[in-house]
Amino acid sequence: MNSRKPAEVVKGAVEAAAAKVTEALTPDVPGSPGSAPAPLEEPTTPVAPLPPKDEQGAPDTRTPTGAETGVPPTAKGQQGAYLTTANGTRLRDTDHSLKAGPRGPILLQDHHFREKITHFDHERIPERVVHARGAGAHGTFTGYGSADGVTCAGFLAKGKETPVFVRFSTVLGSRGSADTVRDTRGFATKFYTDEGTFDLVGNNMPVFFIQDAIKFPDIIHAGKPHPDREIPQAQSAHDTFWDFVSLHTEAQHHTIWNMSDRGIPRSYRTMEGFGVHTFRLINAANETVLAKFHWKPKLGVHSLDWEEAQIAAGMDPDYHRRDLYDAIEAGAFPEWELGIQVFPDTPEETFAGIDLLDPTKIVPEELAPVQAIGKLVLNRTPTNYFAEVEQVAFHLGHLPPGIDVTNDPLLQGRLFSYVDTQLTRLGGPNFSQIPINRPHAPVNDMLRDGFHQHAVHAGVAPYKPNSLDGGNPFEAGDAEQAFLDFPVRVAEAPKVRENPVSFDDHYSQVRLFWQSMSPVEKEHIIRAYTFELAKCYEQAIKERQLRCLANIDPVLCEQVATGLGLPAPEPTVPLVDVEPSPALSQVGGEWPADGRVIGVVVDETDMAGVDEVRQAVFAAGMTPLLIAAHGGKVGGLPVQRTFATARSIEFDAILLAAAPAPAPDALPARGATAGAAGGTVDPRVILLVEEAWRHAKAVVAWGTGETVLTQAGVKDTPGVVTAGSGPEAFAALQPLLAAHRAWERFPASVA
Ligand code: HDE
Repeated sequence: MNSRKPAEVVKGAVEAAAAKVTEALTPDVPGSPGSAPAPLEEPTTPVAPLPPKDEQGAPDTRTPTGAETGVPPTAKGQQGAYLTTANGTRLRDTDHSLKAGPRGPILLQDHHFREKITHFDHERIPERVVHARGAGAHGTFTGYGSADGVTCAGFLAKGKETPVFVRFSTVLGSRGSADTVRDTRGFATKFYTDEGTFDLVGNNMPVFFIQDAIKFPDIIHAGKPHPDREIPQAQSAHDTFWDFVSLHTEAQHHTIWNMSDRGIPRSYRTMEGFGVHTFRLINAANETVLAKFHWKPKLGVHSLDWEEAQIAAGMDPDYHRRDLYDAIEAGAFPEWELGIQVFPDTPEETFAGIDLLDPTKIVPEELAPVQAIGKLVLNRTPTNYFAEVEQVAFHLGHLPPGIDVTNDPLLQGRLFSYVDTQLTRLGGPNFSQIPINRPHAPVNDMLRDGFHQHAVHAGVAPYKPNSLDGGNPFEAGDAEQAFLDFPVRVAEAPKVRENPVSFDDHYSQVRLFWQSMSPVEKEHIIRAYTFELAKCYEQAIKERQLRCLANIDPVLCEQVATGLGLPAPEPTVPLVDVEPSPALSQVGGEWPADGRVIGVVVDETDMAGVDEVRQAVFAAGMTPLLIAAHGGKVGGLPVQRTFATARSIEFDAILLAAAPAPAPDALPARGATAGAAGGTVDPRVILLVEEAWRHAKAVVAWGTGETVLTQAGVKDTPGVVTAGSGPEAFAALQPLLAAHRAWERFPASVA
C-alpha cells in the first residue's frame, strides 16, 4: 500500500508521465489533439493517464472557499488507469449491458448501465442566453504601478502578478454557431486578485445598443433568430434586428461599429476590449476619479474581409477558437495592455461635454489619452472546455477595493442580471465554488447550504452578531483593505422612468465614427449596411434605416440607397461638425506578426529553399503550413494541407515555391474547385491565390512560383511580389505582413 498522501501520489504519477511525454514530443505546427502521438493499434496495457498538453492550464487548486490545497494544477481530472463507477468500483466491461442472455432483454439491475446513461442524459446545462459561443484561456496580469495615484486596487501595483481567465465570445449565436459571423465580441476577464475577484466584463466595442438595462431583452429578442422559424442563426442581417435599431435610434452608434470591420475580427488576439461603462476609482486617500477601461492588443486591431468571414463560417466555423489555442500552443502568447482614460469626478459626471454615464458615447482618445496600467498575457489553454469555459461565471459586482461602479443605468441593471442568470445556468447559488470561479482570496462569508454545496463549513454561528463562534467573521475597515461603496452624493430628484436630456443625441458620435474611418473602411461599412438591409424582407424597414443613415452622413446614405434601389432621404436632424478620432481607424501602422499562418505551395521544386523558409517562419514566431498535391511528405518535409483540403482563409499570406501541375485528383467530379482551369497549374492553387488576392493578402513567389501569379492574373499588383530565392521571398513578405493587408490594391470610391 502506498503510504504517501493522495496529493503526492497523484503529483508523482503526473510528473513521471509528463517527463515521458516531453521526451517523445517534437512538435512543429500546433493542433495535435493529445499530449502524445496516438499508436496505430488499440493499446491493451494500462498506463498512468497522460498529462495535459504542455500549453494547457487549469483552474488553480483551491478549496471552495479560496484556500490553496497544495495539489498540483495538473491533478485535475481522473488519474488512474482502470475504469471505475462514479464511486470508484473497478469495472470489468462497459461495452455490453447486463442482459438475460446474449439476446436480451436488459436487466433493471444493471447499475452501471443506468449510471452511465443517466449521467449522459444530463450532460448539458442551459447555454448562456447571450454570449453562448465562446473560447477562454488562462494567463497572467502584471501591474505597472502607474494607476497607484488613482486607485488603491492592489493588483495594479508595480510588478504585482495576478492569475486571470479570459473568455471571448460572440453575442447572438448559439453555442455551436460559427465564430466569424458579423457581431459584437465579448471580452470578459476574471482577475483572481488577493483582495477578491475582479471581473471586467467588456466587449470589443466601446458603446452599447441601449442606454438602460431594462431594454436588454428587447435588443436581444430583436437580434436573435425569428421566434417562428428560428432563423437566421447568429446573424443581424434580418428584419427583426433592423426593425428595432431603426426605430430605437440610440442603437445607431453601436450598429455602425457592428457594420464596420470591428464586427468581423481577424482574431481574438487582434481585438481591442472596452469596459464600456465609466467606473469610479478610489485611491488610498479616498479621492476619486472617473475612468473607462481599455484593452490594447499588442498585435494591433485587424479584421477579416467579409468574404473571408463567410468562407470561414463554412470551412472552419471554429476559426477564432482554433486561432487562439494554436497561437498559445505555438508560443505566440496573446498580449494586451490594460489602459484607463481618466476624468475628474465632477457632480455633472461629464467630460468635454460628453455624458460619462451614457453608454452609447465614447470619449475620443485624442481628448483623453489611454494610459497603460498593466499587461495581460494569455499563456495556457483550458484542459477541459466545459469545466472552465462553459462554467466560468462573470459578474460586474465582483469588484476589489479601489474600483467602484457609477450610476450608468446600463451598468446598474447588469449588476442584477449576471448573478440572476447563473442561478439557472449553473443550477443554484453555489456557482462561485466551481473550480474556475473559486476566488484566490480567503472567503469568510455567512452564505450556507444550497444545491451543489462543496464547502464543509465549520462553526455553529453563520450569523452576526454571534458569540458562539467568537464573533467571527468580523467586518473589516480601511486598515484591513475593505471594499468601499463610495458615498457619492445623489442629487435630489423625483422618482421617474426617464433619461437625462443629454442622452437624446443619437447621431453626432455615429457621424464621428464614420468620419474617422479611412476610405477603404468606409467602403466596407457601405457594403455591410447594403448586405444586411438587402437581406430584410420589409421595404418599410429598409426605408426607415435609410432615414437613420441620412442623419449620419449623406454619402453613406446615398451609397446604401443605391444598392437597395431606393431613394436616399434627407436628414431629419442637423448634421453637426465633428472632429474625427484617428484612433478609431485600424488602417495604417505596422504591427508584429506573431502567430500568423503562412501557406507555402510546394512540389518537388527547390525543397532546400522551402526548408529555409520554413525555419525562418518558425523563427519569426509564425506557423508555416506546407500545401502540396498529396499528404505525407514532399522532398522530406511534412505536408500539412493538400490542394483538396487547403482554403485561403487559413493563411495570412501565401508563398509560392512552385507552380504545381494539376494533381491526379484535380477532377471536376471530385469537387467544384477541382475542375480543370485550362492552365498548367492545379486549379485549386489558382483559386487559393485568387482568393488571397481578393482578401488583400500578401502573395510572394520565387522560382517557378511566378507562373502561378501570371496564370491567376495578379502579377505586378500591390502586395504581390516576386523574389530570387526562398529567404528573399520571406524577407519581402515581412513588411507586407506588418501592414496586415494590401488595401491599396482596391482604390476606394469614397473619400
Ligand atoms: Fe452582458 N450578459 N448584459 N453585456 N455580457 C451576459 O451573463 C446583460 C452588456 C457581456 O463570457 C449574461 O453569464 C444585461 C454590456 C459579456 O461568460 C447576462 C445587459 C456588455 C458576457 C448578461 C448587458 C456586456 C455577457 C449572459 C444590459 C459589455 C459574456 C450569460 C444592461 C460591456 C460573459 C452570463 C461570459 C453575458 C446581461 C449588456 C458584456 C444575461 C442585462 C454593455 C462579455 O447576465
